[in-house]
Amino acid sequence: MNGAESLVHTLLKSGVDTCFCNPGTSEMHFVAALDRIPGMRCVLGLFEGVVTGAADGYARAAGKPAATLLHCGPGLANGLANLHNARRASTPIVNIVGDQATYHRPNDPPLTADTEGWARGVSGWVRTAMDVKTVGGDAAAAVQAAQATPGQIATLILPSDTSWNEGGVVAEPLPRLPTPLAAPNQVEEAARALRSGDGEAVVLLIGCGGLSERGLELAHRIQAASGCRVMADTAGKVPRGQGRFAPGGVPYVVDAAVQAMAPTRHVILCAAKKPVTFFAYPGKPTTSIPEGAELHVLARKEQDPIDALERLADALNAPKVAAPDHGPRPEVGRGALTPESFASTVGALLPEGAIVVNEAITYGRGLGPFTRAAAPHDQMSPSGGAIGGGMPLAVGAAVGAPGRRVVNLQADGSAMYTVQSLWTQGREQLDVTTVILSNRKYQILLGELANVGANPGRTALEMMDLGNPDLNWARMAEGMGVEGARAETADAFADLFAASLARKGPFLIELVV
Ligand SMILES: Cc1ncc(C[n+]2csc(CCOP(=O)(O)OP(=O)(O)O)c2C)c(N)n1
Repeated sequence: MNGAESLVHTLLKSGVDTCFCNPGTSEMHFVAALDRIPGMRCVLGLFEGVVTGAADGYARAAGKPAATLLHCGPGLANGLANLHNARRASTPIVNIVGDQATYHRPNDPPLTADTEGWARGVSGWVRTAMDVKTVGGDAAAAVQAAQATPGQIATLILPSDTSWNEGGVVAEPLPRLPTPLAAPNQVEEAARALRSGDGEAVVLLIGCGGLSERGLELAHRIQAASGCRVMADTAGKVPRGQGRFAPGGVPYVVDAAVQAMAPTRHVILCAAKKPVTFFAYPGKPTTSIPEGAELHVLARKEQDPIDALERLADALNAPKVAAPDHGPRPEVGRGALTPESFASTVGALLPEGAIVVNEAITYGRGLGPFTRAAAPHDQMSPSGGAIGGGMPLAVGAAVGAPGRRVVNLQADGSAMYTVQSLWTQGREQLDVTTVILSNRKYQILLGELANVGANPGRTALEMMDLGNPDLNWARMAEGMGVEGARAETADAFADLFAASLARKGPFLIELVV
């Protein structure tokens, strides 16, 4: 058995059975091993940003890591932005990065790079396999590391000779590392803040795995018992829709965030970080939390947030509460096409169990209120602010959750970063409806430019204009094996959207807004 074969066998034994790939010469033995050993689903992405973003979406949807196969430092580098998004979502991913043979690296051939260094910026665990005999053990350790709470990226670099040499040893899966529990004083301190009677002045900010269905139920009970405000921090996947408690997030715009948090005297962090603004702006604060507000850590990210919320609810004697009723489903938006009528149609037609991948940026601003009373579904979005995550997330979610419709609400500028995702959707016949919100602009940046008081001239405006030439989305989709159509009115959108949800396979709607 060679090293590559021991790697594939070990990954499979450890429960990793899906690999998003973009291989090169140094990975040919791994590729050949995938051919000989049945059981690994291999999904080709035509750019590494698709590969890494898809691995992120897969793990969020499937609840277990996928592997990626990337080529040398440059292949990894092409995938870094979406690995950054995955890191911010605490997504478990096992990267396999093929590299120069150990004895050839000192010759400095063209694709040689600081692969370990580039991996380190996004990975919680990095190792270069140096001997064929350890490759299996290294792979098992990578899977174990990826799944440590709350989830992280593990990158195993595989010099080509460790892959092709004979002497590979398949490793047994390593046990899941135990998740530490919050200490008693963490729960007591949070309970004390909640009992202080301040109600609205206490914010319970929940992130990561704390925003699971169970976590939301507990948060609802805690809110009902204490009158606190519950808010959502970054999480890989958030259950939403009728019957689910629906906390809002801290607003993106600094002034709005400051206003929203103004009454706050206590912030209780549950697998979340103290809120800071996305960016600094001259003369503006960098956190929305008022000065003097106290921070309490109910659970650090590596601690079990659900256990902590259970114990907090118990400490407060918080009684069970009925599932929230968000009222009737929104209606299909007819008449004028606006962010609200668009959002209303999405909320009206979303099928139960759908996965919404939201990279709608400015045109998605109306979505929140309209998805609350929609059929129960899950939402995810690129978590690190690196645009171009949405379409790959949709690919990965569709592979990771077969049978569920994925609805990708997708701003056009961000879509162009990883447009090759459509080809993978076409090839794999993934159940994805992509809605391109075609404003032919970097709209959000026009707003940011206005915020800094600039009076934009032609050069500035041209840097935010995606027209001239206009992108033809339906034709691009068709060129990659995905049927597509254009809608220019709310009614046409509603009809196309409904039809796309009733079919199998991918479909793209360009909504001209
Ligand atoms: C990787 C990366 N590159 C650049 C940016 C800066 N950026 C933020 S939003 C944006 C434009 C978004 O335009 P679009 O996706 O069309 O959405 P719209 O603002 O029009 O709604 C850019 C370039 C970023 N956040 N991430």
